[in-house]
Amino acid sequence: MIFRQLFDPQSATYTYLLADSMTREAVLIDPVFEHARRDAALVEELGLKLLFTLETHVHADHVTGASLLERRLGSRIALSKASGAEGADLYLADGDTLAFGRHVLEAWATPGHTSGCMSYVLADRSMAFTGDALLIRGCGRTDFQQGDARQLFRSVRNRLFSLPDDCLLYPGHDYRGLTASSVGEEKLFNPRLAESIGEDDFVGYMNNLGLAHPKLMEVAVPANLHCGRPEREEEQSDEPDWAPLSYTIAGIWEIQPNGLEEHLTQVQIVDVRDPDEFSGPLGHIAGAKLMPLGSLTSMTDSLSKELPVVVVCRSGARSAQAAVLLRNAGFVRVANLAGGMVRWRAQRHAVRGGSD
Ligand SMILES: N[C@@H](CCC(=O)N[C@@H](CS)C(=O)NCC(=O)O)C(=O)O
Ligand SMILES: [Fe+2]
Repeated sequence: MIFRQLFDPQSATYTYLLADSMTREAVLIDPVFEHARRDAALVEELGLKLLFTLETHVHADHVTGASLLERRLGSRIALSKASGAEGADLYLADGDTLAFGRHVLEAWATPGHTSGCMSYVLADRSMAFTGDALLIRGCGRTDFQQGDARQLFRSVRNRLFSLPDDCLLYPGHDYRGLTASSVGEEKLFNPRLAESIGEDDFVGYMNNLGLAHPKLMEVAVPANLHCGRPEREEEQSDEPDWAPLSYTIAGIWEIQPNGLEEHLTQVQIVDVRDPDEFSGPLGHIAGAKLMPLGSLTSMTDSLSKELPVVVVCRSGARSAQAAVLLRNAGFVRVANLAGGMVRWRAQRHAVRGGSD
């Protein structure tokens, strides 16, 4: 079997690629939105056919890459029926199986972190992908998304711990850099769920974690309830090809300084800083039109809709907002200069005015 463990440092999420080395059929467990490009590239470079993306649950800390990968690679989206998510191709219930080539994954309902959590267990019991039900020497929190500490205790102790001791465990996250564990290890050393610990002790532990909510929760949960589909139609459309752009979770296309340098003659540059910044020490990009953010919407008449627009500010933050305003004003091909003038200069691109 082909097996790769991928990581998102932002949310400490693991994504797992499993494939049959002969038939090249693959599944990807818990892809992350921002890494859809990376994951698609890996699938393609390894010559795999991605059959399914699988979710262990509706994540609260990152948006799934399922929808982006569906668009890029034609993969289908699977997750538990109990997740409550809309728009999947396959809804799994406890005991369902999913084959990729000669291998089979079993879906095991392991609720408690969320009510819809599913673990995926290789039919030969050599590996289990536990999502946030069972983490290495820990477990997922139970204080939101219908979390239930008693249910989680039973999912782990009655179900996951029924697997052979040498079954390798691959969690949904690890915040300290550990990558895998085994059932035998967790039975002995998990500080919350080891076999020596009782249900009431566990519940007491979980009720006193005192964790802040995940920073992205308000964005991630609604997006994941739609399998990570961008809300706006144009954000779903194929990637723009007028320059090398990357798409951010905030829904904005970005261009790096090198990409802009190569396309300077084919775009309109709109600098949304204040006039004194435009003529200040950072200087500006030759040909840039000064349209301060506060007056941008009243100045768009002088822009052509035929040419793409690249918006620029000092650091890339105000211009991200400018990109949203321009898009709302009907400009379809808009990109934000990532890192703004600061990065442009740091990477030694030419400026008009400014000081060294
Ligand atoms: N600081 C993190 C919090 C991450 C978090 O709460 N993760 C959940 C999984 S979605 C969890 O159960 N964490 C368990 C823990 O941190 O012990 C963020 O903002 O994303
Ligand atoms: Fe989670």
